[in-house]
Amino acid sequence: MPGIALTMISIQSIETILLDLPMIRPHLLAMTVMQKRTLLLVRVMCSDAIEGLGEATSIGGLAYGDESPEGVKLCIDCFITPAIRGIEATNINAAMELIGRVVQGNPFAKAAIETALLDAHGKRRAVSVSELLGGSVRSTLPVLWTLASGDTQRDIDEAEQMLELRRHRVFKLKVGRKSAKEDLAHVLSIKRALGERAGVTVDVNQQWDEAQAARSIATLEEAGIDLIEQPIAKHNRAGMARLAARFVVPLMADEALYGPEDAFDLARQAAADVFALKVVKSGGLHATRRTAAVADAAGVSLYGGTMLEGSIGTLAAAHCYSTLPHLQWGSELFGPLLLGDDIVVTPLRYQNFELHLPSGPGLGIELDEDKIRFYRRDRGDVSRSTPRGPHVVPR
Ligand code: MUC
Ligand code: MG
Repeated sequence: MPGIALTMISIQSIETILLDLPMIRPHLLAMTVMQKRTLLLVRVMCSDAIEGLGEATSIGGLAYGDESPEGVKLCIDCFITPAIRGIEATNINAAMELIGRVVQGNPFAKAAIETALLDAHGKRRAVSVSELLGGSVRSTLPVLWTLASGDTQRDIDEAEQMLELRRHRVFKLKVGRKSAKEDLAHVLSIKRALGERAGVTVDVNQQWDEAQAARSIATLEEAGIDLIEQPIAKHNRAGMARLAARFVVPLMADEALYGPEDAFDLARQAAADVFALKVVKSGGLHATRRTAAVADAAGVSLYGGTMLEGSIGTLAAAHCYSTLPHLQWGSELFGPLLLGDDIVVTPLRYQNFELHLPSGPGLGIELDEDKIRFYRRDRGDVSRSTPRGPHVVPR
């Protein structure tokens, strides 16, 4: 248009920072014991001086999936940043399409970048990330808690504490580290102790073979367990389909499901009743919505999963899940509560068994720069063993 100078807002720089944070207690999963959390913080600076934040993390380095925070840093620094530096910051679909051409796979890295671009654009437009995605249909999300201390009585005490605090009333139990006999005894003790006061789900993290799963699921179904997550190997979709057809208790796909293509194939094979979404598995918020759309079309229920992100990744997921028409199984967005400290000025609000979405622009979060300086791995100082944070339960 004559007389009007339209200046393109571009991506100027991308900083990736590894942060090592303490946890409130060790978290025991079948494949690893988490003693600390490594988060990769992504800071995208745009030419209008607006910064967007993103995050990628993993469970036990590479013990859970194909990407680690360190690997995501390398992917962004060496491949994504050179490709997108200087391009338009406000056309996020075009940026993601370009990244898709230069980087195969690596959905965690893609999700962290897309989160940062959405955060920046939301701040620029003074709207939340969920508004950028078309608007939220819920302002709060039910959040369960995973009991994974490794000790049955301690898990029961922890659940009682959470019920008392009105923070969680559904509990996910991690099994697969011990024999099926010991695991089932553990689950049944907790279910018996909590009775009808709480929901109980079980995550096997792929540890059973099909025959073991059939025997164990029969016991869990009889005991009133609400949902069984990834009982067998992620590649055994035919086995999942046979189990799903055999039992009434719903089976959920987690490790088996990454993006929309997995969703389509799992639905086609009737291999799960429920899908566990994770923004990093799908490769971003838009892709997560596409995965969810496949589930909706196929009549598969949805669950808002987590890679146990800190506040930034958790809020990215919360904004995304808040826009989904159906989220029948609530969420497990409790990652920040497992940390002994936080890196944001105002911690996320968990109240009355739900996570409350902030209303501010972008993700609605502000970094605590002192905490970033304190927890960054490249600080070159190992004398930082004292967690200083707000999350003091459980011990
Ligand atoms: C998983 O497999 O679901 C999510 C919650 C939790 O405790 O572990 C993760 C991973
Ligand atoms: Mg799982």
